[in-house]
Amino acid sequence: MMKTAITVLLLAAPLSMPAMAHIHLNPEQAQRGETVELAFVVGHGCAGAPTTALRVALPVGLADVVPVEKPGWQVSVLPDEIGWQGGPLADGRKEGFSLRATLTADAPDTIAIPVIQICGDIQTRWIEPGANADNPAPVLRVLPAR
Ligand SMILES: [Cu+2]
Repeated sequence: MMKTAITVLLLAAPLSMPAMAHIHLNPEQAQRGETVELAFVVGHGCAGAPTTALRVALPVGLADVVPVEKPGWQVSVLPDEIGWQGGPLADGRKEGFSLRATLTADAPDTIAIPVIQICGDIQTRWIEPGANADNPAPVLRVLPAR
């Protein structure tokens, strides 16, 4: 009885550890007033399912946002969101989805950028604050203007 319980705990442990890939921002920092191309790098699908869409919310601090065309994906531009639909991008394949943006003069020191990763019928919402969250939002560090 006790042995079974321990076995279950051991099997469950890896699942509760934070996943290593997540959504990575490249670059991770930029200066106020600078125009940068930001790539949202997707390293895995949603629980093994291939990625079919990505939606990036546009927070305060980013202006003049323009998506970078991505072959095989249809881009949609809304006032507060940029989305890509298509692919699919297989689980385990690593690709970036990019946009160009200018950091405003009054951009905060850190800008969390919520991302929703859609994999057919399921999705992963990368919207949580803090790097150690299960599904952290990618964060852009803002440096002073030179
Ligand atoms: Cu991950």
